[in-house]
Amino acid sequence: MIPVPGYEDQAVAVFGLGRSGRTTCKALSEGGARILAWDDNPDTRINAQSEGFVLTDLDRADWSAIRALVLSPGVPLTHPEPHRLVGKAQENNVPVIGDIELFTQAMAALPQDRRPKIVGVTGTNGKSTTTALIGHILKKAGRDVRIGGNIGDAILGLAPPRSSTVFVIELSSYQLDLAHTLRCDIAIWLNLSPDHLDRHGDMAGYRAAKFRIFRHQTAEDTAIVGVDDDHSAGVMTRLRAANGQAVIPVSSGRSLSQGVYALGGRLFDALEKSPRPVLDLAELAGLPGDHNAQNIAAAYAAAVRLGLKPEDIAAAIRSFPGLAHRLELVGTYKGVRYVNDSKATNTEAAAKALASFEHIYWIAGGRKKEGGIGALAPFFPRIEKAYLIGEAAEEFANTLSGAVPCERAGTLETAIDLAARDAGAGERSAPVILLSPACASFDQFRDFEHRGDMFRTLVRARIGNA
Ligand code: UMA
Repeated sequence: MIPVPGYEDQAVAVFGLGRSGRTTCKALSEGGARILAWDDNPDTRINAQSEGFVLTDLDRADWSAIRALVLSPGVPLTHPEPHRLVGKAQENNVPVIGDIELFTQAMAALPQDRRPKIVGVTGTNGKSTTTALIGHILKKAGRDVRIGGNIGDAILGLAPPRSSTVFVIELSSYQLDLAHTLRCDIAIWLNLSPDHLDRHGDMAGYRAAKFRIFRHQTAEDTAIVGVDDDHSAGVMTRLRAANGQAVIPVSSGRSLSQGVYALGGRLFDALEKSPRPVLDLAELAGLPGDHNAQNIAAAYAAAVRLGLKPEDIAAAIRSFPGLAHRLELVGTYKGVRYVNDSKATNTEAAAKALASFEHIYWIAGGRKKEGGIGALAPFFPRIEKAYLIGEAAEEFANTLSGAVPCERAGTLETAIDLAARDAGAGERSAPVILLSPACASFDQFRDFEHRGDMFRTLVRARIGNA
């Protein structure tokens, strides 16, 4: 827990009592603040009370006495319209902030020689993998590292830093909107494509929220920017004209005169001298697929800036086990690979998984999202057979009809049984049983993690820890 100083004996409103809100309450309390905690959801309030949180109805509170409103990232700040309590705070000139801002304030209160380094990671896709990969590389190098933010633990739940600590923080656009003074020693922007537009109004709003990651950087800091989409290439141009920080471009698929890039299955370091290959990407079991190349390039560049040697970074990347539920290799049995990609809750994510393998025995379905799986047609030739589960089974069967053989398996357990039978009997080399549902999980599971955990358990029961 990182206690937040600066609010001793003052009233701070904490709104939203999910993962981040509860941790925020504890961290502020430890720093000596008086907490006014509230949530719109009555069930959440009952749970919070049973865990000892004292609640205050913020609609009826005296806002003139409140120092700050700490908003959970999921609460609308500006779009589709500001939450009514955001309006209340603004009417009363109460600053609206998030837990990343409190973290920044807590770090700023430390003596200069005890301030940790901060690596921030944002982008539409690949944030979690890049964050975890940087954390892994630093741990392998013996560094004291803490990983959190939009991934895993809420930031204030992490252990307090020592002087040599590096925080690697995944930052969503929601969190960046509420982080006003954050300064990243290294800020990473991976890519940008339309997402969360309901919360940011349009693409310009979404891009502006993400761009805040660079806001307080100075000439001492580093920006690492993926340049493979037009929005991000524009960011590169804007940054070069701005704060004077070092700007390192990274790319997957194109060579750069300066920066780090992946091309032809190899990673090239062109940071100081002419490009030289530093890593063979084909050998990375924990980071399969072309889409991971950009994450690897960004993580490599960050590790170099943190003073690590290229050969140590390459060795650490090779040993990265991958993230749970994202193309996670659960095991290989009798030549068949079992891959858990339960995080693929939409078609775009499933496309990345299908592009990563051949001879796929595909487990898909669940609660369907808008648009269906028609966009996956270019990958149908890679699929040997599909095993359909959950509410989307009928619709998916119709889309696949005539192109991919499929079976309505109903449950995940049956789907694994059927896929194992077929993959084992098939003549194909290196078959893959891939859970990449292209659907939400809520019809049969608590969430995507529950679905992925179930897949892992069922597969391990079948194959052991092979
Ligand atoms: N709430 C209200 N009124 C509202 C909206 C929400 O009272 O109008 C309450 C809900 O009843 C609930 C709480 O706010 O009790 C939920 O807050 P939240 O949605 O911010 O969720 P947390 O549990 O605090 O989790 C947040 C992040 N969630 C979001 O940004 C939506 C988690 O990111 C993050 O891991 C966690 O803080 C710890 O830092 C998850 C996420 O889905 C992974 N992020 C989005 C994404 O990656 O696309 C941005």
